[in-house]
Amino acid sequence: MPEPIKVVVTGAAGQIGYALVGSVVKGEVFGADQPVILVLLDIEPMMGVLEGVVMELKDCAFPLVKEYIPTADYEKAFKDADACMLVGAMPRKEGMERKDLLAANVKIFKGQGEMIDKVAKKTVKIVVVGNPANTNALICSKYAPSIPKQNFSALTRLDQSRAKAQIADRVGVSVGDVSNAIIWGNHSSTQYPDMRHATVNLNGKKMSVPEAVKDDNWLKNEFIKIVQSRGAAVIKARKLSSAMSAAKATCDHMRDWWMGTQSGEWTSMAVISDGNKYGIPDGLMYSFPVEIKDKTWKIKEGLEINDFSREKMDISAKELVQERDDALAVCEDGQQKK
Ligand code: NAX
Repeated sequence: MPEPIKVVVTGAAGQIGYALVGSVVKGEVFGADQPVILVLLDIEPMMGVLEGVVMELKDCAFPLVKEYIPTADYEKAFKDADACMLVGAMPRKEGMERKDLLAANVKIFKGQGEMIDKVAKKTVKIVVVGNPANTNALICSKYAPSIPKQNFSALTRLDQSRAKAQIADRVGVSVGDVSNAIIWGNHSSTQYPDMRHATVNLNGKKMSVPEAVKDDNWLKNEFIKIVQSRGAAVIKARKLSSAMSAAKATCDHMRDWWMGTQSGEWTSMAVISDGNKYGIPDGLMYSFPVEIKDKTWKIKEGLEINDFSREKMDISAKELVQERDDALAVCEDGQQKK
């Protein structure tokens, strides 16, 4: 048996946390024979609920688990962590302005970044789910300068899965027959779901998605809107935001990072831009197609970008520049007040 790894799930008493922790300890993310120490981090008032989650986990009798650590203490949580799924965030309350939400969350992710910097393993892999996910991941990384920037990411896998599911429905195939969908940009309504490079297996023949869909107008308009607003549509129907699908996407994201992507396939992850790929500014946490090997992602290069894509990709980059500047202003303001 390999040595146990320490996995931290934040917001573990919340609805995504509840849908997520079972998969982590079942071996679906880090491997079927990888023992796990599972940290469940939440805020102090949620410790009672968290205790209930741990009771249920224990009652599941997962054999891979070495220990459960429910806590509200950042240092205890992140000490020697190998992988972190940062789900916990301040929810948007009624009447709250976007900038107030951003400010509240920036402070959370700054604090967690500082502690990760101090006590986590330098090889730790981090996926941020809590919104605004891209900017929270950027801030977390900024305040953890001793950890490589490549070890931070934000979740756009749910958007990718939503896009694949829409195509599968439209073409009448199983979602497993759709490959290489791309989400560019921010996990927000400016994201650009791009199917120009995606393929589908239709009647035993592999073809491009535009060829299979045969309706460019739908792909350029309705399809994009459906994917961009899918989260809101789920809330409207379920009266609660996406949880099962977000948990599954978080697991898929981390599993591919840990285990690698299949040859010839890529997946979408928001990762740090170095300014040299696809004309996206340096220093943004932007969703790109990535290929992963040996726990290291590499942006898939050489994909042709037409004028339509360029415009969409730039709109999302512009939004991320604004979010980053607003977030940094909050951090700097905090420093001045110290
Ligand atoms: P819930 O409100 O059910 O749970 C959030 C949990 O986080 C709560 O238990 C809360 O106490 C905890 N929390 C708050 N501050 C914390 C802190 N400083 N440290 C640790 N825990 C803390 O929300 P849920 O539906 O689980 O969603 C969690 C986050 O995921 C939200 O920010 C949501 O917007 C975001 N989402 C992101 C998605 C993505 O694709 N990137 C999709 C799904 C989801 O909407």
